[in-house]
Amino acid sequence: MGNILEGIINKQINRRNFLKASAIGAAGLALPGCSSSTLTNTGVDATADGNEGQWITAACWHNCGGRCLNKALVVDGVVVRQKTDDTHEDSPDFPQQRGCARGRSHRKMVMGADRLKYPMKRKNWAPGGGNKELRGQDEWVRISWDEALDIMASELTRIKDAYGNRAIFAPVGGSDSLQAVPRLLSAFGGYTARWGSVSWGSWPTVYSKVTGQPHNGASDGNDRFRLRESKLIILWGANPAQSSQGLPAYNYLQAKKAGVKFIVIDPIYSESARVLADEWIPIRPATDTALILGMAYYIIKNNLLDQNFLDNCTIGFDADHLPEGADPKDNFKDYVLGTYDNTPKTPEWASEICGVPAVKIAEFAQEYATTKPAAIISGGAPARINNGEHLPHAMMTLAYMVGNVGIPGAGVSPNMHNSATNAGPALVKAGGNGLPKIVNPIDDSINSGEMYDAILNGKYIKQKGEIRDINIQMIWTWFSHNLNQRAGSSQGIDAYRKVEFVVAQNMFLTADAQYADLVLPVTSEWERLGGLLTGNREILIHYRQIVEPQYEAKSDLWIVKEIGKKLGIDPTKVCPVSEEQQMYNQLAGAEVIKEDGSGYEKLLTLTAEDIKVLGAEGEPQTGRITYQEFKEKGIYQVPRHKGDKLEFTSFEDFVADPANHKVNTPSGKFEIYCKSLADNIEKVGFTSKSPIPKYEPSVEGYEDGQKNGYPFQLITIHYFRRSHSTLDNVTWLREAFNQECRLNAQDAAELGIKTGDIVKVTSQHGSVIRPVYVTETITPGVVSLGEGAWIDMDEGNGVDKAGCTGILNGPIATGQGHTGYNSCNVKVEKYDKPLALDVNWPQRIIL
Ligand SMILES: Nc1nc2c(c(=O)[nH]1)N[C@H]1C(S)=C(S)[C@@H](COP(=O)(O)OP(=O)(O)OC[C@H]3O[C@@H](n4cnc5c(=O)[nH]c(N)nc54)[C@H](O)[C@@H]3O)O[C@H]1N2
Ligand SMILES: Nc1nc2c(c(=O)[nH]1)N[C@H]1C(S)=C(S)[C@@H](COP(=O)(O)OP(=O)(O)OC[C@H]3O[C@@H](n4cnc5c(=O)[nH]c(N)nc54)[C@H](O)[C@@H]3O)O[C@H]1N2
Ligand code: SF4
Ligand SMILES: [Mo]
Repeated sequence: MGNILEGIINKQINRRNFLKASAIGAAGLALPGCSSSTLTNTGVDATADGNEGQWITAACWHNCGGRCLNKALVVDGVVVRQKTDDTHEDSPDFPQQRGCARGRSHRKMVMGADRLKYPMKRKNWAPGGGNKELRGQDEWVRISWDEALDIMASELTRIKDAYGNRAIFAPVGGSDSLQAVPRLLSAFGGYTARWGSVSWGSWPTVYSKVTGQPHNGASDGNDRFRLRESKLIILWGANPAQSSQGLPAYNYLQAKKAGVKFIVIDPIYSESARVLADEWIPIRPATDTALILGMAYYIIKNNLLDQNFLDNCTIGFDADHLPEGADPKDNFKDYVLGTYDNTPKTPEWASEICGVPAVKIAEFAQEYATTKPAAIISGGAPARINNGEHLPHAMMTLAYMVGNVGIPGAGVSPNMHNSATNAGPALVKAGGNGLPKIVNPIDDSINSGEMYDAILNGKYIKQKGEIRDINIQMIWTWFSHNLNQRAGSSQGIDAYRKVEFVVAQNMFLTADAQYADLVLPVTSEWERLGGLLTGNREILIHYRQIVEPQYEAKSDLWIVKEIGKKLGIDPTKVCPVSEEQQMYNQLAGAEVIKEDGSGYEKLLTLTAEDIKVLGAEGEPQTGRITYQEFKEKGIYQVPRHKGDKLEFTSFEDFVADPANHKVNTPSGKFEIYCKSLADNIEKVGFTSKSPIPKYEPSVEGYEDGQKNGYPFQLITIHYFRRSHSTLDNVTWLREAFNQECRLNAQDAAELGIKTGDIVKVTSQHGSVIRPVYVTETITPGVVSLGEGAWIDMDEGNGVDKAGCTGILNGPIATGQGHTGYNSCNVKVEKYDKPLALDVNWPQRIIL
């Protein structure tokens, strides 16, 4: 099954039966342009060879920072082309949801020749691990599903009996429907989990403690229409053109056309800066807090404060506005002025740290303080630093000082990912899937920054004052790329080689799979029932099955249910609600906002026939559109126009009337003095933080690098080529976007390095080699690499050839346990051996 020839034969024999066709492994080899076609409005396409195909909405389901409509043209079970949104005319106010290069390359991934085709075990594996050192280098042996499931059941039982359930580490997560593994493990007696934000840096907890509003990424700032009302937008370590693909850069462009000025603060002259910026302020990574303090000093000294806002909406700015019990010296104003520590945080002081000239800091402060409304919009990146809690706290404080919050076009927030440029409650949303919450009987959970150390050394910090012994003997990964995407991958490899059993459930031979004993091939979303996806607040996407499962791949749910059966666990414990019923629940519960914004109504009309075809139980209902229309178009997009009732700016009510619309903090106000944040960090037990924002150098920040022999600062950006590590194996994307190391031209000249040379980048945690791109568009002293390349160790010299940033980042647990990928000290040197471009590397095809 599943070879090229069979795909073509199937196509010829089995023309109309496209979903019933057997696995078509080579479908993706049909090149674009091989079949020209004429689009009809019915979703049916006639290709040049006369075959009829159908455009089906295809999932683009990764954590990619966007959410777009993608369709696949399926002819006899073969995906011959892809396209994006053409369901309506495009306009700035009602834009099409157009996909990016990654989305358009999806068939190269789903139908890739490098898909894991069969269950496989490591040749030198034996119960208990066998020769564990060979993990990552061993040969693979194809086995049957029955043998694979037997191995899973017997190893789970053996490890549980020998060491207890705490020895089973399931370090990942996913959306509810992908939670089959924790559901099974919970029914089996529990497992040790992983915790800690790897995504938004220190933003989530700081934001929710300071503002009292849970940080969900979508609720902070302005929606796209309100952004046009701003006078100044500061993109502070945000690069939507690359890291929020889909609409955000286009929405910003509308704001620019409406006359908004843009300033970009970034160590890189980014793609967004090129398109949007009136001004680029280069900065040293992990030093933004110093810049903010320098601005704060200027604002105080030049009487530019919005005292009214500070008095009514905040606590902690000065000694007169501290909560009861606080040390009067511990206020922000006196800290900035240096009243007690004899260090005034002048622009000159800040400049020494962040590298921005003092005059520029003053000019920028003057402009921001005197421009209303002005919005500060940050990505996760500047807060994705070790002990980085001060940064969001200081950034919010800066906006409070000048009252640039709560008025249309103003704001201070991280607003990145797929809700970038469109903050506000969802205007259309799916219903719940009906799955009950998972209850893990075990309360062990290890922070990402400690997990490998815990595996190797048997201890971890549960919370302040509580160090627990732990003896991990099994690692089970699915729907994440644990070894690649967390900090400390070199240590991770040692940890993977230490335990008795490692299993990976994936579509490809990722690093997790490569270092495993057993790999279980899973289906992609294109091979499953279908589902619902959302991104920005205005859309809901309904994707469906595109092709049959490839080769012997099985869904996560099937795999877990079958393991459960071997363990004697009732399948309804693993899957309490059928997949069909879950889908129906989401559809039937879908809601859309009423035009006047007064509440929600049902989105879909579902007939008894629809429910029957969906294979679910439920009552017919009436909604705004028919299910058939939704299914055919694949999307519902809420009509919008400037001035409608659905525009959004966060904290409008509070700022307009703070006495009657208190925020949900202990003081009812924004907390510049935030004891609950300091207490929380204290309780976690890694580091401490003062209740007010201060400048505290990051572990492995700029200052450490000046002393420790690793003078360059590495930043690890979200890269065009892939969604984290997902899609990194697609050769189209490899060809278009090289995995290169950006190095400043001055630094390159000093090191005698030119574009195309191979450099070795070394941190205290590991080394990678990569071709270099010499450019003026990166701050001197800084190098950047896209995160997500699949580890490819040169076992001879311990160097990763792929440029995986996890190899360079240190596993360092600080603050709220987030990972500080952008505080990392490295050295850069010319590498004397050649390295072929990775687009020319052999694909990881095992069988
Ligand atoms: N193409 C692509 N897009 C993605 C993703 C992907 O994998 N690929 N992943 C998605 C996900 S899950 C997330 S969480 C988001 C992340 O989105 P972001 O955090 O916004 O993205 P980054 O690329 O990490 O960084 C944005 C910008 O911050 C700059 N920067 C880095 N460090 C600093 C610093 O210390 N100070 C300042 N001022 N700027 C700094 C970088 O140079 C970059 O231009 O992206 C999403 N979008
Ligand atoms: N150095 C550095 N590292 C970073 C970042 C950074 O800025 N710098 N950013 C971080 C951020 S923001 C994030 S969100 C994380 C993301 O970290 P992860 O979520 O671990 O990243 P992905 O690479 O997207 O891994 C998803 C994996 O799931 C697999 N998969 C997809 N669908 C399915 C399915 O249905 N079933 C199963 N079993 N598997 C499936 C894919 O093949 C892929 O291997 O990375 C973090 N890592
Ligand atoms: S931005 Fe994301 S959802 Fe949109 S096409 Fe690209 S990968 Fe797919
Ligand atoms: Mo993320």
